[in-house]
Amino acid sequence: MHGGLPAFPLVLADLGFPGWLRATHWINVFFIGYLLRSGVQILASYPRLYWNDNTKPGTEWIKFTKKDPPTDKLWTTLDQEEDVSPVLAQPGKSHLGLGRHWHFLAALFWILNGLVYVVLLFASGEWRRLIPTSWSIVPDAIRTFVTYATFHLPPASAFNPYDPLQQLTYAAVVFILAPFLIVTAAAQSPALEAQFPWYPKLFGGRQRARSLHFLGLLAFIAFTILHTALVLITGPGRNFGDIIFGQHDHDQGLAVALGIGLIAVILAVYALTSWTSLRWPRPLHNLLALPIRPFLKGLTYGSRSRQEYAPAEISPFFLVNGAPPESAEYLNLLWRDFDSYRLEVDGLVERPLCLSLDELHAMPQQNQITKHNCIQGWTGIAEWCGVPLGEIVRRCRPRANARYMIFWSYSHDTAGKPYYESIDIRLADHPQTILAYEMNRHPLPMPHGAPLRLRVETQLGFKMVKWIRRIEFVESYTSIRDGQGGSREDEKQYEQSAGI
Ligand SMILES: Nc1nc2c(c(=O)[nH]1)N[C@H]1C(S)=C(S)[C@@H](COP(=O)(O)O)O[C@H]1N2
Ligand SMILES: [Mo]
Repeated sequence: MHGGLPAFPLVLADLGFPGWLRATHWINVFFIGYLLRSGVQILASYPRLYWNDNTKPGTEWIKFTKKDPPTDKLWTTLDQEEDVSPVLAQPGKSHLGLGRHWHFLAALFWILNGLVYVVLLFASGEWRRLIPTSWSIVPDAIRTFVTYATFHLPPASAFNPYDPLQQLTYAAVVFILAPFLIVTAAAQSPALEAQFPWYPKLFGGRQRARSLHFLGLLAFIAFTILHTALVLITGPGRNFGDIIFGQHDHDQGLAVALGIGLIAVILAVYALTSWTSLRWPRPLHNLLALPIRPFLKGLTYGSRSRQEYAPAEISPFFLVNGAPPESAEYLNLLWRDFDSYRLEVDGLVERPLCLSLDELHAMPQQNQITKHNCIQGWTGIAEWCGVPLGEIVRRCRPRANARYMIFWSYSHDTAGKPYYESIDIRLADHPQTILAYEMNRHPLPMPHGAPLRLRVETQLGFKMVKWIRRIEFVESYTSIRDGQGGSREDEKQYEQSAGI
């Protein structure tokens, strides 16, 4: 027994904290920092939180923006995105695309690390320090709380090695808060929601899941602040000794120095990775995407949309993203009710098509009430009616080497070039993938893409090109424009397969 230290009934107390526990603790700190920082970045791209899925500005329960809808012009949701300082966000500015990549990458490693930790916790018997085995811990924890709340410290004998309040808090963070963040995160994926519409409903809808995920983030921040404060208040030498060397009678000064050094290194890595992301967004995107792309692709091609909302659930208000076309060519079409509009279908096809709206209307129809998920975070439910994309594919007969369909728009992206997006040809035969010409039983309104827009219900909104001019079948998108698979991929580092 170590002199003067509380006797601990288990042999564990003599063993101190094992190396794997100390390692997983610091790896956890490292990735949680990334999750918090990139979470702030994601939030900033649509800085309003809702309790319902009709994300009308003004009906949010909290907002982190001073911007309000202008009354004199169309307000696209990109106009709502906020710049954030790289001190707070990963990587900073308005890099939603990269922020998401950091978030997913960190989540992947954080979950892996968490699994290793939990497995070893049970394999080693260390779980006994965390999981209460008697209800008496509740009154004990309340007593400890009162002690702290009246600005006293519990006696050393209360720590074996954790005091009851600490033990309960740690157990709650590991076994309740962390899983809660994972399940509320999953409820925000459009591919998961499209395939299992009941799942986000468990949380009261997609926006509620987003709000709850945010509250989870606040809980994590509160825990981190309190935890760090108590580490410092209850004896930094002992505590750093535990978490660095696994023993608190080791060289305590060295332990504190190493602990602070470790935190400084972690902060420096955040700074360095933010800076490199802002400096070289494209290479960073491609690097970060390597481990997460297989998951995104799996979700994209492994899920089908089975959405069927009731007419009563249709959003009374549906946001607009993307500035409408301004070319004389398009305005001419619009003025003449799209009489002379022709959808061109070409590229790697046996039979190029040139279809008028009448011809499109004469084809089989698909009607669906679905939820739109913008990558920025807002949603809206609407009824869409149009031609199943599979119908077009059947008619134009793609060549064997055709793998992607490029949708070219009449409108321009923020770089001033025609908006385009690619989808894998396999998504075309999903029954709810359609070329929509009606929204909520009216001809597609101009701001929403008249005369024709894509709906791919397992994907994020940016894939659903509005004001479609032409569909081109290609083998690969790498030689188109910047080669990333679409306007938003080229300009904003969004991911080509967009199921999350
Ligand atoms: N041509 C074009 N299509 C586009 C966009 C755009 O900027 N240009 N924005 C996309 C994005 S990011 C979203 S969320 C949806 C929004 O559709 P809505 O304006 O009908 O709500 O359109 C997508 N289609
Ligand atoms: Mo979007």
